[in-house]
Amino acid sequence: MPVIQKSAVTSQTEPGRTSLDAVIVGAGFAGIYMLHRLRQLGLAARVLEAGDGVGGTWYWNRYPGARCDVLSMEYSYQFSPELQQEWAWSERYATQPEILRYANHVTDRFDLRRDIQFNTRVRAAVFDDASGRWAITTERGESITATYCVMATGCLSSTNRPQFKGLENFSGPIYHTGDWPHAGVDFSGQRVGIIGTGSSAIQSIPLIAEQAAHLHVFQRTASYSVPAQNGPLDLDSVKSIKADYAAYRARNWQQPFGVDFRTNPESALSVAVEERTREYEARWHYGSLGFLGAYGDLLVSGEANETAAEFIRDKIRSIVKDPALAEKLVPRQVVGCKRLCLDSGYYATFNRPNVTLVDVSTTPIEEITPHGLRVQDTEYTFDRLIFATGFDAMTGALEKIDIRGKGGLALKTKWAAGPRTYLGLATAGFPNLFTITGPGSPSVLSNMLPSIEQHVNWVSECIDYVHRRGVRTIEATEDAESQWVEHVNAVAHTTLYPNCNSWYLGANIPGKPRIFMPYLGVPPYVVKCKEVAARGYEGFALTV
Ligand code: NA7
Repeated sequence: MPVIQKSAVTSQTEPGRTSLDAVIVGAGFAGIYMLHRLRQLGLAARVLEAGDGVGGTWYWNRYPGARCDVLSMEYSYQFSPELQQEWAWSERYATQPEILRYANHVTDRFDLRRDIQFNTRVRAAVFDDASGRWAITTERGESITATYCVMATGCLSSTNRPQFKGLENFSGPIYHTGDWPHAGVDFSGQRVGIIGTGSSAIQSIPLIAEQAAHLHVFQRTASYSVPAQNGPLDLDSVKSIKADYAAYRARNWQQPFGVDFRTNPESALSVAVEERTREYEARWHYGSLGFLGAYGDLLVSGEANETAAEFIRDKIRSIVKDPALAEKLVPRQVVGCKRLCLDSGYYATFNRPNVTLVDVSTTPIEEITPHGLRVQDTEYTFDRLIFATGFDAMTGALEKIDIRGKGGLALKTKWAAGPRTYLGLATAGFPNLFTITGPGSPSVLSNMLPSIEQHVNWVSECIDYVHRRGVRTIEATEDAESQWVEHVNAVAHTTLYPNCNSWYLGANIPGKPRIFMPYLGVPPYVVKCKEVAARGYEGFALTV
């Protein structure tokens, strides 16, 4: 990688105003690696981070049972072979504390902390047409100018807190799984209510139920979950992966979701029922989101999907002892079109006498009361309330910042009808602004860590390219962006994904435009990004 021949000096232009080459917003896995790469280019870069530590999603989501749903051997950086060899995960699926330790280890190993400014929430990022630079202001009142602004704000970092009537009247503590107290919460002897049954709830409910005196679970949509079959990592398999880690990564990167799902291209409808059941059973016992890789058409054909859905439904019926309760827990929608979950004892938890499921699918929560909540005429009482209600995914964190491009155009205005990007990396009208794993890129429908690395590598090579040529600004063209948005949408519509109210579509947030945000297909996406760069940043306008 060529190094830019430019002295990278942070200069104080005037009191309270700092001038840099690049500002990176967010110190999650994207932000810290971006800093590392920009430093290698000799650029003066700083990360601004709202929290008081690194880790992003793994810094905030400290709820009981929080764990990654991608195998730990795959959920890590690969830019440094030494780091890759020396780090040892302890479990098949890593816990939040272990992933946070890893993020801190990487930060210190590459001496990144000194250029990360913590406890600093970015309020605005405004492009100045005259100077061609970004002015970033923080809630602490600082102002920083930079040539490049990289948004590493994460896909699942802006929490969704439904504004239930009477919320302010609740007399006990209210928690959100996505913003959990750092000291942890002891639920011993407490009556607890939890709203939501997505992945965060599914991970936390079994552990909270073990502690609490009673747990009420308020379910709007039943979720599909397969057992994680978690446990200590098998040391022989670790050894064999580490013997040729690069080959393991390369093989997985060629899978549709960029992860080891062992996708079988055959149709579920092309095999005998017994064979199909054997395959689902094997994948259920293996324990991975790769359950959906059993057949190539599970996310394309409703009929094929129904075979997998019915398999999981029967599993739920066999685990939950009360048949009426089991039917309430049985999901009816297409499996996979909302994110499939991985659990450790979720459905069995409902066999416990101290757990009550309340179906709020047809009779919504009407109000929060001082001692619980009301659904129709029934008041459910508890001491503590947990929101496991998810996130304003993919666009939420970006739109919280007042981002203004050329001519003062607000990103929020531009995206009023849904996010518009070129490759999920840039958006027309916002020169020198990059988004890591932005909407329109595989992001949440891929293995986030390798996708982050792919984006950061692409952005740093792009910055290197323009910087060396004295290019003042690089900006996605409207044409390239429109074609990309259309393509993302067209690909999504060849699948079952647009068929249910998932956060991939923004359907969980009232008023959010219904647009499928992630790009489906890691391998073609990576090829496209490479081609764009190889053709001198095709689809971008470069000005000197
Ligand atoms: P999710 O998957 O968005 O789950 C949120 C849950 O909260 C889901 O069951 C929602 O029901 C429920 N919800 C949201 N608003 C309400 C209201 N107003 N009333 C009742 N229930 C509500 O978020 P998670 O944090 O669990 O997981 C997010 C991702 O993090 C996950 O996919 C992994 O990638 C990691 P709904 O389904 O909308 O009917």
